[in-house]
Amino acid sequence: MMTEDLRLETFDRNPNPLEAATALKRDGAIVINSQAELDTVGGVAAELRAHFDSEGKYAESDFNGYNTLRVSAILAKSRTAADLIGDRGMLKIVDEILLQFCDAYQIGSTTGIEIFPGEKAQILHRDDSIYPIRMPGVEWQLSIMWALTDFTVDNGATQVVPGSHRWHSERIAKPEEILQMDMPAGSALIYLGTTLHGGGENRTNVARMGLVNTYSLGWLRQEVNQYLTLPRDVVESYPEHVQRVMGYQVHGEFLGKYPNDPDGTWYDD
Ligand SMILES: O=C(O)CCC(=O)C(=O)O
Repeated sequence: MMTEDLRLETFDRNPNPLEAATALKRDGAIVINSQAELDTVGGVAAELRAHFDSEGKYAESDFNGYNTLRVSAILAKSRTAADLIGDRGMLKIVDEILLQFCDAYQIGSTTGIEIFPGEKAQILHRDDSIYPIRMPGVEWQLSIMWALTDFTVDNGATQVVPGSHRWHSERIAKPEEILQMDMPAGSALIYLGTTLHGGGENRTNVARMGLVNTYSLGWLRQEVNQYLTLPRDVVESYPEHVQRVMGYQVHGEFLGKYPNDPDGTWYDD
């Protein structure tokens, strides 16, 4: 449900990172239209298809729904997804939000979500609730939801509550405060870890497929353990900037040191 004045700022491909981050900090979420080529998102969807079909029900629950398929550890299953996870235009926006609070950030989780007809709206939640504390003014993480297929208000486009990143954690969103944004495939919704959001109800007869990647401060524990989830040879087959964002780098001088690495820095800057 939405009112006329409820909106998120929408940018074209590769926006000015500072302008995008300013809107993101102000509203808690933004949309970047057609950031990825249709071939890229179509490629990710095709590579994930068999995984959705074979393992997609593993996370069924009252929270995740029973008409929704999910796939995790995406970089072990879709090589093309590295183009989205490591999209340099998007990472420049992530830099603006997270590098105020850390020297380097990392993937928290990578999840394909396919919402089928009949799925109900998900309970609104904040992704940073996986961490036991919040510090006002500090963002632990943010999420980028890529539309692998068209997202519409009717087929389950993500629900977002603009401004809720500034709310007290107990405040409940009223229906008129909840927004859903249509996004053509290849577009992305970025929302802060403190922003209330959730999957939408699918009232159509087609499924909606998205890929949501979280990026968290480099001194926090990753939501999904990338070191154990991906074999080292698969990790090394990705470009260096993708390996780094998977968590394969030190944070500052002291965190994540690897004694077998000659200079202990994993990569020279
Ligand atoms: O699928 C969506 O649009 C959002 C899903 C979500 O927020 C979640 O599962 O935590």
